[in-house]
Amino acid sequence: MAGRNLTQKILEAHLVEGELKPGAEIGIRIDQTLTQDATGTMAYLQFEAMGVPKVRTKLSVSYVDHNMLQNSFENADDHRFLQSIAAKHGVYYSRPGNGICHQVHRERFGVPGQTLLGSDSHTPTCGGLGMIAIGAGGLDIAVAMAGGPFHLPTPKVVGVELKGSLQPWVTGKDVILELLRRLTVRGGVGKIYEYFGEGVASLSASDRFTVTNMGAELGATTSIFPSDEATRTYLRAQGREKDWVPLAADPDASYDEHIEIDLDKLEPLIAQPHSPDKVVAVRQIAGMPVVQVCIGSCTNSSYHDLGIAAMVLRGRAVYPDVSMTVTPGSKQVFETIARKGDLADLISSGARILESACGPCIGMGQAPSSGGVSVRSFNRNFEGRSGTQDAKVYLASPETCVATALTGKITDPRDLEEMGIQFKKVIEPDQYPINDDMILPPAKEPEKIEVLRGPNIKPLPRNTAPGDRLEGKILLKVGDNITTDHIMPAGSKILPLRSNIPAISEYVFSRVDADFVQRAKEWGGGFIVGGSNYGQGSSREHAALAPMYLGVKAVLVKSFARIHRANLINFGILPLLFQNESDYEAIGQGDELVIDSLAEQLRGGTVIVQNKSRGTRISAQHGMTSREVEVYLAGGLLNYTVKGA
Ligand code: MIC
Ligand code: SF4
Repeated sequence: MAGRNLTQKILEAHLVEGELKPGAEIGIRIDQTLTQDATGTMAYLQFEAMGVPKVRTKLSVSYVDHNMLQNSFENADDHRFLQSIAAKHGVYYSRPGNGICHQVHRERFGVPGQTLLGSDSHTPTCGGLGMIAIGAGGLDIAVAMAGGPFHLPTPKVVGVELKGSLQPWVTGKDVILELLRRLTVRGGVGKIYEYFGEGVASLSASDRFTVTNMGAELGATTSIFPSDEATRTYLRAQGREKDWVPLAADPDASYDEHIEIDLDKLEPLIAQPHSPDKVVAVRQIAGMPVVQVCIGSCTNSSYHDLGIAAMVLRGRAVYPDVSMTVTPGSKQVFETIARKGDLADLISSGARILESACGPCIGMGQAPSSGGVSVRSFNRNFEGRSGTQDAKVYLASPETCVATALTGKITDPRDLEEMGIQFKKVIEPDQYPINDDMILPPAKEPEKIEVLRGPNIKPLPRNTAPGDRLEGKILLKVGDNITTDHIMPAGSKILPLRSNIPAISEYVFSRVDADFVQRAKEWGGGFIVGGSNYGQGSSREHAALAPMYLGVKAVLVKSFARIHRANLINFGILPLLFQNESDYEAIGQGDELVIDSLAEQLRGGTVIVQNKSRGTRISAQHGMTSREVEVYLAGGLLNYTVKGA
């Protein structure tokens, strides 16, 4: 038998439906799930609707890390709801303050060789431990918690061969920025990136987590590293060496595609506004004045990342024109920098220390000044996501960020040496402080638990079966790379409405077209037309659920991002692809569309969309598997699952 790569080994061990043939649909067993608060409330309402008393996974964890500003009762009510519903149904609950889900999960729960499904697009972070970790919509997580398989098209496996070793001041962030530079935000759709080669050993566990985390920005299904001695050292420092197993591809394994990165030649890189793939060398734009620097987010808030910031800032001050924020990714990281003294150095430098949460990454505070340049160690820099519409957000390593905070202008961290700051490797502790008091186990007597629902938690809206004819007007026509932040913005004002679909739906496409919602109401719903990679970015199913609530029936585009396409089907919105991309030009907002004999056309393959306004016919593909067609025709996954149960 030919050698297998690591992805094949783990997928085969979890296969419950289908065959591993690129493109063909498979169902895999899910060992662990995670949710976060902004997607979790819906996921647990959906789980509740399935009528399963206790989760059937090996482990399910509910985190609170996004909706942390408590300007009013909504977020605190959601936290209380999540705590009670977790206790009732066999789910561990990570309390607010314990940290960002992806940071805490890898610290305390991730196990090499297992599968993890999370209602957050950066769930692949745990791929750094040798897991198959995939982001999905909340409803898919609910099904997995109920013991159902997760369905996905068998991904192509791309082998990323790392040669040489990382040089001083160059990090895992630069590895993933290099891939984004080469492959773009749509390069990874339908693919898993598996890292191998001699260079892997030079990447610490923290570097690996940064790479797998931001693989999400490639549009990839996930990314994975082997489980080797560095993994073992990390798990030992977490008091979990018993969870370690060595895992790697067979020496004669093959890959569907092959990419090489020479780490010896890699230099500090930076992504420019407003997309994570607009990558250039830091040197190319060095000298640009900045107003803000933020170190944190699930990509770069580990002990290593804050340790390097403290090392550079020790005895120095943040540049006068710069506001610098530092976010420890977890309570464990926070405690580590406090005990080691790094926190004192950061405080003394003038850095603003934030609580362990997503914070500025999701526009929960720290919006930059008008037109300001902000350099962040984060993973997304979509327009307006920071909370300031005309801010210019750049993405770089913590090394580049701290060098920039010190000088007030974009700075290659290697230039710190000329300022008398010598490179010193941050040594990770042999033993991290371990205290899981902020993780509450499920209740021993679940029947005694009352689920606490605040007034902002509204019942789950359900779709109905579509009928045999779809008709309506085109509500909006947009271009390429539309993100879920365009469709359903986040930020401190809108995020607290995640449990209230009628209220949050008032903001659909609000940053793109202020009249969209009004039009959708007046026209009784309709269609959306888009370009390539529609729905990239987050896993938020609200980007499907809220449009569904407004009566959106179908979305016709050149191509979809993976998670958003699945979310559309899950909520009974028809995903359609132009058969001839040129048809995109000959169609416009306000055109009246009709699709007749829906079920018959869907079971056949090609769908004819009549444009009544122009008297034309457009051929579209739906690209759905026969299972997905039935899910859609049932009015979504919840109807399909409950009916089938
Ligand atoms: C994001 O980074 O965009 C989020 C906020 O974490 C989302 C989830 C959400 O919208 O709740 C994600 O990445 O999936
Ligand atoms: Fe939170 Fe930002 Fe990570 Fe999303 S990308 S999980 S908002 S830190």
